[in-house]
Amino acid sequence: MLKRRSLLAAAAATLLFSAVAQADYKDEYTVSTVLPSAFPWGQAADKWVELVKERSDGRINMKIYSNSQLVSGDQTKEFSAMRSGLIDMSVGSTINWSPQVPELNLFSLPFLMPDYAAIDAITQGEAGEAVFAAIKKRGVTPLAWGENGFRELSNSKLTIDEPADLDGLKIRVVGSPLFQDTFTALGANPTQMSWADAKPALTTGAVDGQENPLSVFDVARIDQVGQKYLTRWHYMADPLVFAVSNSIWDQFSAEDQALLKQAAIDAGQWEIEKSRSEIDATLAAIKERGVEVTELTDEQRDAFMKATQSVYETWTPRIGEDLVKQAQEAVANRNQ
Ligand code: X2X
Repeated sequence: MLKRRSLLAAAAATLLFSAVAQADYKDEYTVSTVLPSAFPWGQAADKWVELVKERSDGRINMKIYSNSQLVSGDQTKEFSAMRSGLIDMSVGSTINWSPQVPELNLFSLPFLMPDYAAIDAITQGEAGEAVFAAIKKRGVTPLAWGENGFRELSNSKLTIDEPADLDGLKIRVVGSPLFQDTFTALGANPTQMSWADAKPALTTGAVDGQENPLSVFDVARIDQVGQKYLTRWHYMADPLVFAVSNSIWDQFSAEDQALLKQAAIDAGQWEIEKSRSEIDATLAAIKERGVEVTELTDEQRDAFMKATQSVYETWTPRIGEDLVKQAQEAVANRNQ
């Protein structure tokens, strides 16, 4: 009798506990992105939200806040805001989180990843797992990878096909000081600024150039602010990371954690395939608008690689010798 009663009590406690856990869920979770729905990045977030809503029968609702509005446009503050509980979730770029997670600078090492297979070899292998562990350790739970894309160089002044062409050019660069080093090594004059400030700076001529994936150049109509020259040098690509702040993550049941993660994986795969399949059409559209597109020969690319070698010397110790080596081996052994 006693045994039965305590079993009943235990069952009631479990029921109560799960009811409490469910009641703890927020009516809506904030999801931060830099780029909105017109861009592959925003579409990745849309897809995640949609899949989670569908698969949870409307129990888990997420709302996207794009243009880094939850951090007043300063995308390099997104990671800290997630960690401190100001933002629940995010689909963020490795570049923007790298000031807080030094390991993420891995992807910004110039010319580390020559093609899509190289990106996949890193993200889908041991190096990718090590990067995810580093993110988790700093307060945010990474769930899946997406893709912003290979970042190509545009400017308003001249055709660029060798490092000397960059001499003295004012280039808008993103969040991490690594970019400062890369463009300084190339003889350019880099200026760090947020995406929100980039287009106005290009419009007024405060800067001569910028670097971003073709999809961003296309959708944001960077050609309309005098960026007439584009060099496809594929010097780096920034993966996107679908993530939830650790404190929010711990509030979800194990089933819902699995649901959120699988939805992120599916949304990421969908977005990566979609944006890769659109690249040729995007390039054609950019050329049609009169932008001069320069493709580099292997020798020309080598010259840029040599000129930026110092970035590896400075940044490998900060990223971690082992991680850089792991990534380089993954690239060397990739399926082609
Ligand atoms: O600011 C940029 O260049 C952008 C939109 O690509 C990122 O957020 C990394």
